[in-house]
Amino acid sequence: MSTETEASAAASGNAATDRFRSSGKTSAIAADVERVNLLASKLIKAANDIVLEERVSYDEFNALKAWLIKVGEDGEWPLFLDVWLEHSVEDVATDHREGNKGSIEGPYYVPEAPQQNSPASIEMREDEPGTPLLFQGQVKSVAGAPLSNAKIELWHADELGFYSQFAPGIPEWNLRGTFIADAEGNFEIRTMQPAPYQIPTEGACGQLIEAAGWHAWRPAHLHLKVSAPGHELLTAQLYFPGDVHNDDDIATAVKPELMLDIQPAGSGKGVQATYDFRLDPQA
Ligand code: MBD
Ligand code: FE
Repeated sequence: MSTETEASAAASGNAATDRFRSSGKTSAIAADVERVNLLASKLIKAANDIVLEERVSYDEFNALKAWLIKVGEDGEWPLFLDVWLEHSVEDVATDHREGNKGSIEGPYYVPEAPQQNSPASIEMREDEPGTPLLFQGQVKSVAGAPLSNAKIELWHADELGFYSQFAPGIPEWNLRGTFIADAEGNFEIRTMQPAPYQIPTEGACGQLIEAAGWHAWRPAHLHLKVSAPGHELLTAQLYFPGDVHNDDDIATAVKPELMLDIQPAGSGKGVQATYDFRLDPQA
């Protein structure tokens, strides 16, 4: 493994941890004793049941202890939880929706990316590698009404699978942007098609993946947050048909409704995809 890859993974773990700490996400947690008692007791019982059923040895117990310590040292708690647990939390949070249910946020969202009115090009380097992608569509209500003042936040990896602000040497807002749709909710965003993404392999999560004989891949994906006044915020990912990892995403975050329909671009350069979002009314 190259030093460059190692440096980028360590940087991404620490950046994701710092980003979570400053996200304000923990301020809403109420210390409800009964709820903590219920959830913590169930988690501890589940772990004890595994020990008893599988007759876990002291060597295995100590390996677990060492590994959990390393997850923290590597800054990989956000990565671990987002890859192996967030998809279930997302299912629970959105199962009431009639419109798009969405997909996990993952560890690499940064709020307040530079804003532009659609049609627009996302920020990228002059020599940004990859296939140009024209991403367009409309934001609607579940009843099919166009939603004016809709906002689309888009962030994704570059063609090498790296995210700006989580890998070194990439401009701050590269392939990150906030886009305001037109009065009918229509948007048109020019970007570069992202590559399939391998989660960092040299930290604790990678150690687990290797020890368990798994792989570290997520299919190529676009991350989005779509919102409009009076409607529920949609956090979603969109995927590319034919990606070999659509069926075995390490983060279990692919859903059939999230598949893009990729066509050759009308301009003759690159590809284009149209995707319409349907937002539920705010409860
Ligand atoms: C990602 O890019 C991602 O989307 C998830 C869920 C986990 C790790 C990296
Ligand atoms: Fe991602």
